[in-house]
Amino acid sequence: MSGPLLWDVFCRVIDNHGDLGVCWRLARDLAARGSAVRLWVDDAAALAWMAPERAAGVELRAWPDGDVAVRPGDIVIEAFGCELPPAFVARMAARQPAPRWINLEYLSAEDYVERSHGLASPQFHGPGAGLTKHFFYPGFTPRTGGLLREPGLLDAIAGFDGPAWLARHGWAPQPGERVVSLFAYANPALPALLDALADSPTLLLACPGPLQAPAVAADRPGLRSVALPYLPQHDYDRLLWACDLNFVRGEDSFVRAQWAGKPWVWHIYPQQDDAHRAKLEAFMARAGLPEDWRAVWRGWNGFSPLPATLAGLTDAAAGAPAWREKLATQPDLLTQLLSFLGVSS
Ligand code: TRH
Repeated sequence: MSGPLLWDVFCRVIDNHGDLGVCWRLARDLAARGSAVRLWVDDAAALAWMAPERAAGVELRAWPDGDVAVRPGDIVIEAFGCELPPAFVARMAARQPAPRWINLEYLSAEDYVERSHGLASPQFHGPGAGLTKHFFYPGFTPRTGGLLREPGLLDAIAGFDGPAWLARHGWAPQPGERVVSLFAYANPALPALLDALADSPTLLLACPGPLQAPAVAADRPGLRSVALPYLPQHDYDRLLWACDLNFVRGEDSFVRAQWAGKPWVWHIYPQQDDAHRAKLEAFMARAGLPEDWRAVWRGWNGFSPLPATLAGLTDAAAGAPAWREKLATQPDLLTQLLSFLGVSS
């Protein structure tokens, strides 16, 4: 393949915002590197706030109900096993040369990721017979696909003026207040967290979600809470850079908190049979988090009582920049994907 590539990225919104959040970030990064992208989404409503200005080079398309008369692009991304429309797959099989077909998987620090990354799945039946799909796993180690990190990200963070940004948005802390962002699922540990936060003067910036209303309604001396609107993804990233401590969830905000290099607490996406517990432990072990940091994560995720104070966390999480440096030694996900495919954007 030569010249600018055309990518078809398929995304189904299962629940929450991570599926679209990751796909939008990927599409934006591809376009910024010179590719053309068609982003096919079954429910693009969240882009109204996530990406109000959209991005040059990214064409938004509705998930096709039936056949659509398009020639598939050079590379087709099936995000999170979303099951491509059969008619589109038939068009892929008919295209010469056949497009490359990548299933972009969910992020995990568990060992199976290294074993599964890059595996091929030849299609013997159905509309895609003759094609081969490859599984591409993001991850934290050299034998995985790495993490999304657009060029220049770390320099942008290093040059960012957090206090000025907060002040511009009307969210400046009062002298002596620490600033904490909160993005989480419903969580019975919220009252305990608010007690712990109130230990030292805190401005809590509560993102939309089930905890926003109770966090803002809570009345504790030492704690000032503000309800934030949904921010464009670009600004949400900056919120994480500006805060002293970030509560994040799911997949994409979890990764962005790591790039922010600030102490962070992960509310993992709850799965049946507590499967998320092993996933949480795997990440904490992989990142070598100190025990005081793990205690808060386990408490916030309901696996043990939340520590009464966050003082231990603040010290333990001072290692956040070092973890970021370690991650930054890996090529980013898109660079790895391009090299896996043997193409340049
Ligand atoms: O919304 P999430 O809980 O998404 C989850 C996870 O991805 C989970 O793994 C997946 O199984 C499930 O969805 C279906 O959390 P996440 O992954 O952080 O995605 C949120 C996205 O929303 C992210 O791209 C950041 C973005 N965002 C904004 O752009 N503005 C905002 O104000 C906020 C709060 C978030």
